[in-house]
Amino acid sequence: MAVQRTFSIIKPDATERNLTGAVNAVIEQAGLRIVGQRRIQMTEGQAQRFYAVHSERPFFGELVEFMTSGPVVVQVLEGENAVAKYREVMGATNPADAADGTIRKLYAKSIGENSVHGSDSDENAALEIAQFFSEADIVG
Ligand code: FUP
Repeated sequence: MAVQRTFSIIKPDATERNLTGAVNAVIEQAGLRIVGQRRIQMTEGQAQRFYAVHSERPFFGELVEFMTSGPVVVQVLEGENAVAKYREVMGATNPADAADGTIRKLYAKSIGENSVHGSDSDENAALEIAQFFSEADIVG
């Protein structure tokens, strides 16, 4: 399996509860390497662009409001099969459906405030990484 990169966000519900380190521990224990990381306050424009694919969904406004409600930690993760591996580590979108040991089962509050984002494809990983990182800020 090839070494891949994926994009991750530790969301405001997790930073608010001081869970950055706890989430990172699950990521690292799963064998993924955090090769880029920055804590930022997302602007409305950044959140709208990031979630543009959901712009017609009824929850879009709430989603943008939530993602800009506090600091987030944007990350680049690297490892074998990183995109699929991180989706597995995150667990299902709705924490009620997430498997034991996953980040969302451990920490998410609800389907909306679900602690983490992870890219769903190689193509989206590249686009999402490029929205928040320059190559110089990713050190593998
Ligand atoms: P995921 O890839 O697991 O993050 O899930 P989606 O891309 O389907 O959804 C992106 C974000 O939209 C979720 F993390 C939270 C939000 N969302 C809701 O608030 N309500 C929903 O019914 C579905 C998604």
